[in-house]
Amino acid sequence: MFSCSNDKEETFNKEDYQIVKEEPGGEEEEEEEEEEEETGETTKTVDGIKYGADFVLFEPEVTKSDLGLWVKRTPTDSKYYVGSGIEAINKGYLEFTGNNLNGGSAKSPIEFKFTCPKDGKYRMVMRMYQPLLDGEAGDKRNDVWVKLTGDYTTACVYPTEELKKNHKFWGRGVRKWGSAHNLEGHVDGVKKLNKVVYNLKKDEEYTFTISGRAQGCSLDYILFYDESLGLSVAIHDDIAATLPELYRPDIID
Ligand SMILES: [Ca+2]
Repeated sequence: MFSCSNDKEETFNKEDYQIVKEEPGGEEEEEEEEEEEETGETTKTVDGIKYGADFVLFEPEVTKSDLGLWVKRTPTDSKYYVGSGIEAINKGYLEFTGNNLNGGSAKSPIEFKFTCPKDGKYRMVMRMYQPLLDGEAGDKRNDVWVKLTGDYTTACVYPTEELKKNHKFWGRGVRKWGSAHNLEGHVDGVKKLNKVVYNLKKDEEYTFTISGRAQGCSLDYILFYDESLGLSVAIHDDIAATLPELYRPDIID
């Protein structure tokens, strides 16, 4: 719905512009402005990675790594979660099937390579679901291991070198799609549960690795967004519902 109305607006703008521009002198200037405006909204998807001016996102299935203990759930699978809100984007997600409901060592790493669209401080969040059985507590099946390698510095409480090693990344999607939103790590020996933000550089390539931790933890997509966008993600938030549609994966026909 979002993109439909945007297309219409763009068409109308172009027509307006054609009627208004008469003087050849002003033509170039106006064109440049229009291009700048379009850059702000244009996205491209390369190898399953969606790039915007201020964000990068992807579905876990686009990994080129072996899935190992990750299982792709689709509607033909009896364990596929349909839910009552926004369904898994592209009707698919990855569920980790190793370890146990509390966690375990990092297993079945899946890698993602992306190139940063512009300098910025990027927060990383995921759309996450906990397939809890009856009686299981809301803090089970809710975490993975993550690390990011490449040329960057930290933009959060955790030291840069710590962000390059595996740490638990967790959140809440209690019997519904929610989000993984915080890291668990130590700063000067003190345990901290905080957001993770990376100071990334334009045109640099980064490798993001997710490994399985708690059994059942299910991921629909992963989003890196520039904090200057002013978006917020709180515990339990379903990011597909709380953030604008632009920050969701494109629907593949
Ligand atoms: Ca998905």
